[in-house]
Amino acid sequence: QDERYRHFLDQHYDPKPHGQNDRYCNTMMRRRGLTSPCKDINTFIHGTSDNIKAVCEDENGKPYGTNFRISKSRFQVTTCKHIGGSPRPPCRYRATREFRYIVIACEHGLPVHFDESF
Ligand code: T3P
Repeated sequence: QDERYRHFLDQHYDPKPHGQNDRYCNTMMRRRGLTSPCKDINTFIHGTSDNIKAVCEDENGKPYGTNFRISKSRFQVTTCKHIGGSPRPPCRYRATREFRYIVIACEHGLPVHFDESF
């Protein structure tokens, strides 16, 4: 179960980003192992992991749909979108910086899946 949380952090957590531009996405997507094949879309959440974890509790989250929780506060995020047709590396990404509510799934009180953001 902690394994899934670790995987979530690997894919979606970067406390102190540098850049939040296309180069940031190209580097981060590769570094976090999301480029074989090129993952279509991936969001990195900035800030503290405690604030993200709190979305799984009433402290910073509330139920959303049947399985998800939506944050009560907004997070600084960077969403990386794959550009171009081929899913084979080298992967090229377009970065979008946003300040948004996040929708995640939790398991045993820990984030395990990023769904979307508003
Ligand atoms: P994962 O479940 O591995 O975290 O929705 C399919 C995948 O795309 C899912 O991957 C989450 C990811 N995703 C983002 O990271 N950001 C987004 O804004 C959206 C829509 C999807």
